Amino acid sequence: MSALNGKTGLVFGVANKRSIAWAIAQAWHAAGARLAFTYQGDRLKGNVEQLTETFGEDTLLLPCDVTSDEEIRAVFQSVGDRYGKLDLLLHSVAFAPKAALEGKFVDTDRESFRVAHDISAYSLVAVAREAAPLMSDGGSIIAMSYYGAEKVVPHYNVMGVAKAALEASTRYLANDLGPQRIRVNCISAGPMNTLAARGISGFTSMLKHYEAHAPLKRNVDPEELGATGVFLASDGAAAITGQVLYVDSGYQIMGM
Ligand code: NAD
Ligand code: 0WE
Repeated sequence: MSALNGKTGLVFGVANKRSIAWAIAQAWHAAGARLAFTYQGDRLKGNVEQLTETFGEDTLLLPCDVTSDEEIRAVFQSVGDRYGKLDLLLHSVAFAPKAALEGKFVDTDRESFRVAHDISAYSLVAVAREAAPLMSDGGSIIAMSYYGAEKVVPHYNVMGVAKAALEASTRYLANDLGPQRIRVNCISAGPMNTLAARGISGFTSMLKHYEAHAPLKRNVDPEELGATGVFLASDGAAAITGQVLYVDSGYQIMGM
């Protein structure tokens, strides 16, 4: 018996084959879950269609810009209509205006701060609220975070503050939804070579830094995020909620 047989999952944040959301979705699928996907806009629809081609007719693909309450509501309406219930939800969405990730944090303007928090943190609260009524047999909600939530990573800036809000939201959601047996956790991943990381100046040297300084002396493979995603979604993690799990080759424990 596979770990997620009979489970239904909803995945936010696939942009292309490198997306962390895609790595976790593939692992959920291989573990027996039936999946639905949202994509940010028409630009990404074709990518998600192509990637999920082999997943079968039961695979729902739905547009969702997480800044829109209406689009979020429509997603859960469709998921409810098609499947009648939900067990798993992956939130793998983040955005801050590029300029906010280049200069100094102290120069963050009000609008960049608002956008980063709306897309990268509030959206978890919004989707968790809509998901909860469908998670009638309990559930597992997972969000993606990064070390910049707790320590200063140069240029991560307002995204670090938004990830701190995401991690704190995870704890408050875990408390609210725990009585319904809905668990809410974060995976804090080491740096991954995705669309969201490309064009970040110095990203390659960050990968090298992890190789040199993380206890395991290497970077993280996407499959390893998939495996952690399956664990957190499975009954093996039935008593784990409100946590941040580091999948970072051990980097987070180091003081120097
Ligand atoms: P990615 O670019 O593949 O995924 C980011 C996703 O966010 C995209 O699918 C994009 O469409 C979506 N998105 C952005 N704005 C949106 C909006 N308004 N509405 C709906 N969707 C929107 O990059 P990724 O690295 O896979 O990022 C996924 C998650 O992992 C993010 O939360 C990111 O912060 C986190 N993370 C990434 C790394 C890394 O080094 N790449 C490390 C730790 C955590
Ligand atoms: O969460 C992230 C990146 C999220 C992200 C990426 C972009 C690039 C394009 C959010 N918004 C945007 N906006 C854009 O216009 N990571 C964990 C990857 C990342 O980003 C960094 C990092 C790391 C690691 C930025 C600066 C320093 C380190």
